[in-house]
Amino acid sequence: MFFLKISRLWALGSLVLYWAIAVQSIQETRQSAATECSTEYFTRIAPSGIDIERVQYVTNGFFFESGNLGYPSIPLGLPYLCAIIVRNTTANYRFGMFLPNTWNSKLLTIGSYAFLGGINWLDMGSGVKYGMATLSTDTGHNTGRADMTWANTTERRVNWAYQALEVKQIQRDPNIFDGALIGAPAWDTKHLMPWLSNLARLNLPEEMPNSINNVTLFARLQAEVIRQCDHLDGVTDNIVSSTTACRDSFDITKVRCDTTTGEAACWSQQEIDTALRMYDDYVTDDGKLVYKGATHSSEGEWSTYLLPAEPENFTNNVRINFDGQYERYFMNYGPDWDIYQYNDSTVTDSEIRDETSVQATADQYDLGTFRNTGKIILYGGLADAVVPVQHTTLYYDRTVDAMGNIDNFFRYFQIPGMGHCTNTPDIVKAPWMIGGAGQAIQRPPYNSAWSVPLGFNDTQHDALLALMDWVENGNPVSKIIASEFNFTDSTMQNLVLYRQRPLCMYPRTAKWDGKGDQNIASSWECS
Ligand SMILES: *[C@@H]1O[C@H](CO)[C@@H](O)[C@H](O)[C@H]1NC(C)=O
Ligand SMILES: *[C@@H]1O[C@H](CO)[C@@H](O)[C@H](O)[C@H]1NC(C)=O
Ligand SMILES: *[C@@H]1O[C@H](CO)[C@@H](O)[C@H](O)[C@H]1NC(C)=O
Ligand SMILES: *[C@@H]1O[C@H](CO)[C@@H](O)[C@H](O)[C@H]1NC(C)=O
Ligand SMILES: *[C@@H]1O[C@H](CO)[C@@H](O)[C@H](O)[C@H]1NC(C)=O
Ligand SMILES: *[C@@H]1O[C@H](CO)[C@@H](O)[C@H](O)[C@H]1NC(C)=O
Ligand SMILES: *[C@@H]1O[C@H](CO)[C@@H](O)[C@H](O)[C@H]1NC(C)=O
Ligand SMILES: [Ca+2]
Repeated sequence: MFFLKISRLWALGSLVLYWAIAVQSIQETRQSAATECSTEYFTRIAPSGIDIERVQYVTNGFFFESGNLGYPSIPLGLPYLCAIIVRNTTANYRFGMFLPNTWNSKLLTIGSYAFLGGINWLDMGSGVKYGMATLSTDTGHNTGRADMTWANTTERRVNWAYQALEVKQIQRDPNIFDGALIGAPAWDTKHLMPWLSNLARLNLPEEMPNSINNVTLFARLQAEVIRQCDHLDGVTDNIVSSTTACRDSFDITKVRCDTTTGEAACWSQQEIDTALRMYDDYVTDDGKLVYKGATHSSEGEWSTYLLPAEPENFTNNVRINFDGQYERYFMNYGPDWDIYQYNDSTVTDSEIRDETSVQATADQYDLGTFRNTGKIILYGGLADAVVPVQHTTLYYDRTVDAMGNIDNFFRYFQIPGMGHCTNTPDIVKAPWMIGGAGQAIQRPPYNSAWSVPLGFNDTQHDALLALMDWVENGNPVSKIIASEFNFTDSTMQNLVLYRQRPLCMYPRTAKWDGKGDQNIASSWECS
């Protein structure tokens, strides 16, 4: 997983309503679905400015778009559906839709991941199994990860930022969606990217003593965090559920080479200084908060930003490649700019270059009339260092400051022990699966998976179903039961349930009742 920016949005509305009508007509003439699912049909109903690139009636369970660099994975186990690829010729972006034969009249719009370009077929494949039509745009370019060289034109930047999603943003058009399930949002890009450039710079040059060059150091630090902080939340279960208590008391010198004996991967004082920068909020010399620091327990993900790779792994490496690309391409500094030129003035410049003509941006912290018409579930892994979760919390807190009590439409859930969007370290095994974006495909049957495995596809365990229940039936979501599974075989094809626990509406947390089985959700209360 790598730097995912995800919003799974769910709604029916204007631009997409047009296409939803197309779905409806297929639904009504199901017996002729194969005929209706044709380039001729969609060309006939398409407005001007739209090219129908491809239409395929899928009856063999999979769909493959060759040359898709951002999302090359093939969704499997698909129901009978009509797959279409459409190009908006005036704005130069494409979108794909899965229109299932058996349709429940809902549309799920799938968000995109970080700077990737391409139609997100895999998450569309999970979504269509709920019975919804699904849609994803390519955000206007076709690239793999750790690549921002495409961002050198205004059109592409604007497509990525909002235009390719057109009206599909709550803030720009509150009427378009009924609900939004949002995980690990990279909402403050203009500050997130300088934050990671700053980290990269502090960790360079590679031969200096402060530079962290060995991946085993992160696992060592994470193990020490668990050793010192697991119990601070009241339950010794390998999960650091109170990262703030850990921040207040953690003694990092316990991993320092002069205090550890016989243990692998000790830290030098200079390397510790770099680690402390990672935990600290990034505040400029003149006192301005740029970005919140990483939580204690997120160390396993630090390799994303702090570890150099061998030259052959160049494109997967943030420190060598990703850092500086934002400045070079998004900020127009040009391909020759290098990370050593970074200083706090880059932050100010990033703010200035942020498109001010856009009236509604996330840092307005006012969701306007969406409060009256829609519902939001926001979630973040408490061990997420890729989009540091404290910045997600900051967004929620500032929205409360701006709007007052927002419980009637916007609720936030932290997931202790979960990293960026998905997964948990083996030494933690925290419950994390809630049917969030990108989650189902982490567990068998992988590319054909959807929702939560072993039959937990219900409103108690699946956040998307819970959101729909809130929107459609007015049942507010106060907790979501997260699940963690064990593999029963070495080839990782089979699962048994390991443990479940409620995630609580922030700022509440899950409290053990002191007597029941800690691995069973009913032994926990939100308070
Ligand atoms: C943008 O980058 C592409 C390569 O990704 C290059 O072909 C093109 O000339 C660049 N455009 C500008 C305006 O620099
Ligand atoms: C193409 O995209 C532009 C920019 O988002 C939008 O204004 C226009 O309506 C789109 N065209 C169609 C036919 O949807
Ligand atoms: C990383 O640290 C471990 C533990 O100290 C050590 O065994 C290993 O050789 C180191 N790897 C490199 C590439 O230095
Ligand atoms: C580079 O990538 C190869 C292939 O994925 C992998 O085997 C190797 O361990 C990687 N090296 C480093 C230093 O990450
Ligand atoms: C910071 O960077 C800017 C742009 O590269 C440069 O003009 C400025 O002199 C730098 N400031 C310091 C204190 O190095
Ligand atoms: C859960 O999955 C089962 C089996 O696929 C299906 O029959 C049922 O309708 C699903 N429930 C929901 C709420 O989607
Ligand atoms: C699941 O794995 C955990 C940790 O390895 C182990 O303690 C537990 O007994 C396993 N549970 C089941 C049901 O296999
Ligand atoms: Ca604990």
